[in-house]
Amino acid sequence: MISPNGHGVAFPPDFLWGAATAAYQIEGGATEGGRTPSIWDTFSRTPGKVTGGHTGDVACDHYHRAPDDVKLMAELGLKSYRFSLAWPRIQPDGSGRLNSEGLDFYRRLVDDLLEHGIEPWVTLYHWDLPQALEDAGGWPVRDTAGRFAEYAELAHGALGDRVRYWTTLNEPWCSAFLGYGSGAHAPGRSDGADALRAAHHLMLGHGLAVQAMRAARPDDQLGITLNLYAISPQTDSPGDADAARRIDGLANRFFLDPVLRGQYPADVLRDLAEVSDFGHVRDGDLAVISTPLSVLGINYYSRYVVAAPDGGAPESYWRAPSNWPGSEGVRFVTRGAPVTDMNWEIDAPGLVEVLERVHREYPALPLYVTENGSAFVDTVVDGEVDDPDRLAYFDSHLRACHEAISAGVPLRGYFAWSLMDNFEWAWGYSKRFGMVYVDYESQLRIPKSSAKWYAGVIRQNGLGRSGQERPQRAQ
Ligand code: PNW
Repeated sequence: MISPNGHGVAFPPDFLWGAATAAYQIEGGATEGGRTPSIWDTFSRTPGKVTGGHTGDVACDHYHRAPDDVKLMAELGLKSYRFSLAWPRIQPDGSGRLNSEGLDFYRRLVDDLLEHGIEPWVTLYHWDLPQALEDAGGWPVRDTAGRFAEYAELAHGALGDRVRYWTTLNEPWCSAFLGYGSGAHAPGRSDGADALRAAHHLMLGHGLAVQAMRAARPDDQLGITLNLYAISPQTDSPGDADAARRIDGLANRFFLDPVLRGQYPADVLRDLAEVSDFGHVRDGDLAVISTPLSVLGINYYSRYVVAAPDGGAPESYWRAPSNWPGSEGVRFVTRGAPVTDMNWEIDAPGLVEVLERVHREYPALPLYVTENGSAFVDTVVDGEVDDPDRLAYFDSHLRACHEAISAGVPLRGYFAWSLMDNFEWAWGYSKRFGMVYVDYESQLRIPKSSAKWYAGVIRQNGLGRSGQERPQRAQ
């Protein structure tokens, strides 16, 4: 037992401890079982888009190793596993018929998880749009929302009897603004107006999908996962405060407000007036988008510290492809805090801020941290991987979760990102987020010391005194 007396922290008895992955990042088997290409296959095969020219063709070969990977999860004591379905595996044309071979892979995975006492948590869309739908215009086109809802309804119908937790979209900010705004992610297009249309149609697809799934199985736990950030102005100057308002608007409120309040934030629409007239928003859309949810998933990695445009920014800079349409001049500054291998500042108090803010400002919902984790450079020494920095990151952010719970936030679970090292999008295999090390030559999995420590956290349902944890053997 952990004493809740300041030395250690105990979590609520039914806290859902998990780890997360995504289909394109781990599966491989890119051309097997009737799977067609997604936008990430096309993007990663385009020279210059992904570090090292890496692709997800093989990745962690999870498509062929799922049974062993589930055993590993059971050894770690995971209570839940969050994974995504590859849309082009299940519905290769992006509409119409389902591919039973693709579905069978997920049916076996779900069965296997349940047999090991692990709750499956399904994400329907973690960025792998069927290429056929991108060829028809992609997310900037309204029809894609309808296609997504159809796919969601069919996938939910095929697997829904055994899966209680369904997430529609993972991080629509990334799909819209990295995919269609800056082009750093697939499909690699860069047009601010397209990014806004994409964001709207992603959210519309989400709302339609929730309606269809709710009608089919009213008791399922339905939600969306948003990547939310703590945001601070560099100074208390009005310019820096405005920069913080703008980035909070685009990163956080642009999704929170439509989904949870049924409206776009008015100040952000003003910021975006020269980018789009929002003529793509039709009457009734926001009512669909704000269809009530059962849970909200939050992915948290870091804080943005921002400052006003410095005035010296030339016109060409203003027009450069940016993740932040209408606010391209805002500067992202560093405070010299320790960073991960992604160069993202480590800021556990920011997670408390985000959780408390969402609980305070939006309709009360059970919350889950559906991703949280860090990339660090790992080395294998005598067949072991010691990763004290990742362990400390998890430790500090779990203490943040506990602090939020103590303050009354209904946080019900936590998913470490990631179960294992995987294809880190534009960074390919050069960044390792896993608790389990993957040797991409041999496909050997090595639980790092953070994984053994996390297994101990799950077993104890809490944390010992800060800095006093010892990695524990997975049993
Ligand atoms: C998330 N950004 O991605 C994703 O959900 C995961 O698939 C990914 O592996 C993980 O976080 C780590 O990156 C993000 O540039 C990618 O702000 C980029 C950003 C945010 C989240």
